[in-house]
Amino acid sequence: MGERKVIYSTCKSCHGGCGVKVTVEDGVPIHIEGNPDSLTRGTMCSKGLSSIQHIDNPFRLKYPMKRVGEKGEGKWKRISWDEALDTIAEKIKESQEKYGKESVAVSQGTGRGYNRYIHRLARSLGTANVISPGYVCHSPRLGLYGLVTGYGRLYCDYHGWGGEFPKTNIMWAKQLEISSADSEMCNWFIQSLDYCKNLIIIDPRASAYATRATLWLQPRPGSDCALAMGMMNVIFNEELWDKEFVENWTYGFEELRERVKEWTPEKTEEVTWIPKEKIIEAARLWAIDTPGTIQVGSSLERQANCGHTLRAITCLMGLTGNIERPGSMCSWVLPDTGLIEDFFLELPLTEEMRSKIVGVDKYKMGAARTCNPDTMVKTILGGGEAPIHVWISVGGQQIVHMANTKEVAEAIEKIDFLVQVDQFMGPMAEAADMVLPAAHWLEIDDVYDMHPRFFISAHNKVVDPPGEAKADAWIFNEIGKRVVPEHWFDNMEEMLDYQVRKGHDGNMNWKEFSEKIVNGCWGQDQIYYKYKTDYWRKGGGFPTATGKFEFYSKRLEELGYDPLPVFREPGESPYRTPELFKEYPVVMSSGFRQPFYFLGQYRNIPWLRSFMEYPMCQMHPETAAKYGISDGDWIWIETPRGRIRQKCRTFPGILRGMLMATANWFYPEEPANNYHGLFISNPNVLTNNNHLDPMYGSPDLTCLLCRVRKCTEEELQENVFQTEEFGTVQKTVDDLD
Ligand SMILES: Nc1nc2c(c(=O)[nH]1)N[C@H]1C(S)=C(S)[C@@H](COP(=O)(O)OP(=O)(O)OC[C@H]3O[C@@H](n4cnc5c(=O)[nH]c(N)nc54)[C@H](O)[C@@H]3O)O[C@H]1N2
Ligand SMILES: Nc1nc2c(c(=O)[nH]1)N[C@H]1C(S)=C(S)[C@@H](COP(=O)(O)OP(=O)(O)OC[C@H]3O[C@@H](n4cnc5c(=O)[nH]c(N)nc54)[C@H](O)[C@@H]3O)O[C@H]1N2
Ligand code: SF4
Ligand SMILES: [Mo]
Repeated sequence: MGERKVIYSTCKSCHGGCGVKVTVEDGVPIHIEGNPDSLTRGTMCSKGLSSIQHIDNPFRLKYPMKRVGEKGEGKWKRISWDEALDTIAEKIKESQEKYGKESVAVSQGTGRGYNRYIHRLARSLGTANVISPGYVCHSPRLGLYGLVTGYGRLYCDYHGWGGEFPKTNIMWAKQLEISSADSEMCNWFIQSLDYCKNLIIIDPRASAYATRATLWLQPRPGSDCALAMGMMNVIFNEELWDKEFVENWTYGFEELRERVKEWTPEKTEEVTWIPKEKIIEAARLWAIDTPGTIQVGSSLERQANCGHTLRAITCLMGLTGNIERPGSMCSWVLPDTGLIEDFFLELPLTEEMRSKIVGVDKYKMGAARTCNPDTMVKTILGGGEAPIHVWISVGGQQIVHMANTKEVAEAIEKIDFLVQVDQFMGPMAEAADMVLPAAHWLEIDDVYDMHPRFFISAHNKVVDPPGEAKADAWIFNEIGKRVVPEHWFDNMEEMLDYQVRKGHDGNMNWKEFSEKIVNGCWGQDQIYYKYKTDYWRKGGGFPTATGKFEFYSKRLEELGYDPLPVFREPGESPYRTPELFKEYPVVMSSGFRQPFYFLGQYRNIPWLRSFMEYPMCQMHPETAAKYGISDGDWIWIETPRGRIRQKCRTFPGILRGMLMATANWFYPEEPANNYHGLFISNPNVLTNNNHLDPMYGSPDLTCLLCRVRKCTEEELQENVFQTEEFGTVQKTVDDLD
């Protein structure tokens, strides 16, 4: 046996942040397991546990490369880091001079722990055109919570730190047990179930906990705002609101009461397809059995009424006093390092920058800090002046994840200079002009601060990255240094020291932080009921204009929006577009996470791919039978934008009349010249980018109409897949020299 040591670190194979112990033998990681002494208490999932297959993967990108053929042709040439970084700096400067600073965009995919670097790079370059999926994921929640309470970050207090656990847990369009998303960790939720009286699942499809729940409500996709209005109607009618909280700490109670009057249980049933008895019962349990939490999922944010849906749900929390009380919705006291996010906030977002954000005139909440990606696509395709000329894309595949893939691909192909920083070749990389190889979390030193919450922790480097792959943070710093050195650092260690410097009363450095692993709250120093103290305001109150929890929002009114929540049908629905419904009679959603994949990732990890080789959609057996479809059939799913195929699983636990498709699907093994099978099974080929949320600019990814039919024998013989066997065609970068 060689020399063994154990290195402690933090997993970010999803948003989770599980503490890990990695055993290294003669410099090679041989075993990963959860760290029982961390905040996640030794738990891990299949994605994190398969990380060794990830770092050793033969398809990893190893060298910077530039495109030598046509876009999407898959012809690349290895270049040096100096050539790559100097070219990028040159292109940025050229574009800034020719088209203005706003013509440079920096983008990311879902949170991968470097939001702060993305925004810092953009701001230091004088642009606020940051492209991010935030507008369909987490930002509407933070924005609306922020609007109503004055601070953006309300989380479920599953911890028992304040002496109480939630009595009622609502899981609303979320499978926390799978996703551990957006600053919430499933192991805390699961523990809290030991103390929970009512578990309410609001999901058209049975998630893992639906059959164990006290109540399971199955709304028609896209109708959740109506459900929240209906629940509030019951709470008003039965006088179940929290009298003390409402009287002393809220604003706009009467206006809200008036607004929800029309949402009788009968009308709510008609719109949501949920039996009214269940709506009434859910409202009663939520209002009577307090404290309680509502865990909101991003399926509600991938909808064109997301702003008001989130607003209505926030009102439900306030109406029942489930704010800042132990076991309810809380904001966290931060670790003594402060928000590591300050790393970008210290650079101002100037009025000049803000005024040039793509979509800022229209989507006043979503495009206040970041670009509206769908407006960018439409503007580029509109034939006028392109708003973006240089695009630095890090760890995200807009070409896969945005609505209307055909249009998105067409627009992305028109970008003058696109750089993709990634670990593998995927569709976005194939559309790029330059590809830079990124290191995995086992290969970096960095602060883990996925979303500001009660702890931050350390990624401690376990092994060197393959070839010349580099940490994302290093890449950001090197690009920044070449264009705006005044905002960047001589080296990585200096940058990390700077980020943690506020810890230990201003004496912390990276080395200490990395040894400490976790910096944060373990419960003892949380503060509850902050609004009753001077925490936000002298004499108590919320940090809003009125000092109250605002059911009625003057700020929204000033921006030209309805100050109270209002339900709007999805862009395409049985009631909004009845003619279309005749032709496309199945309600469709395309958001449900798979435990062994992370969006488009890990289909090239053999162990994880073995759990689900092809994309699976679900339909109720009766709905499937109506269209001649049986369990296991390949089916066509079609909308006015196009058609895709997925394998159908019939499932009695899903609402009749609907289909749920697996999202973010491409086939890494498929060749470059069809963007790795981008158009074969990706539901965004079907989604609509014309109808967007008025506040956030979010498209209807999880509520639309489709039609379905079984693929015929002849169609199945057609060779849609150019690769017979997984993993045989995609070139390793080693072949490219
Ligand atoms: N294992 C794994 N974890 C992940 C991810 C992953 O891909 N895999 N992705 C990460 C990302 S980026 C995100 S945003 C989070 C998302 O995490 P979650 O918010 O938990 O996301 P989903 O599983 O997509 O959706 C949750 C549930 O919403 C239901 N749903 C769909 N449409 C509707 C609707 O209109 N109304 C209601 N009430 N329910 C609906 C689905 O059936 C599903 O069970 O997970 C993160 N974590
Ligand atoms: N129809 C439909 N569309 C959706 C959704 C849906 O539910 N339905 N979900 C939406 C949501 S919530 C989100 S967040 C988006 C997500 O969309 P994306 O975040 O774009 O998801 P991925 O397709 O996984 O692309 C991530 C890329 O980052 C690379 N990567 C992973 N880790 C690293 C790293 O550490 N460094 C670098 N440089 N690269 C890395 C991966 O190899 C991959 O190519 O999709 C959205 N689109
Ligand atoms: S839940 Fe997320 S952070 Fe935890 S082991 Fe799985 S992938 Fe890693
Ligand atoms: Mo997301």
